[in-house]
Amino acid sequence: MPLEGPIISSMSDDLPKYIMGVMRPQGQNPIAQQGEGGAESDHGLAIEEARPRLKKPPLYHVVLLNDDYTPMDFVVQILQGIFSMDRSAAMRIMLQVHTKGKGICGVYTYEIAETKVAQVTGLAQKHQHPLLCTMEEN
Ligand code: TYC
Repeated sequence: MPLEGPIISSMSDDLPKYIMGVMRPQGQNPIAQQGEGGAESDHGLAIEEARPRLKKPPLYHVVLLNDDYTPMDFVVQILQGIFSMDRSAAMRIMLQVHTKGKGICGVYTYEIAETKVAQVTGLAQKHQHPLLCTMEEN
């Protein structure tokens, strides 16, 4: 039987996509071909595992920028409160930002990264600190 033509023509609309397959010579379906004598004939239909349909989402770095005015302890509290760091991790990241100019606070999907940036920005404004936080595609 040639490898062509619609797969399951009339029934295909009712079937989940993952059992759609290609035509193969009768009896070569590794799933349906159980038992001898064709009692479970696959009618030439091969059932193949579907390729995974889900793609990993893009990830974003949430980045904190240095400035000369935001108090160190405020930044440490931000890192603990919004990025769930313990005090020593928060201190390490804060000092990295302070010395190198910027630092990554966390890596998230788009909407979570966006929310963290908004939370940091909101708290900085509320406390009148010039602290800047951005996100960068990874
Ligand atoms: N440079 C600031 C200071 O000396 C501290 C600071 C650290 C500010 C990290 C912002 O993202 C920052 N007070």
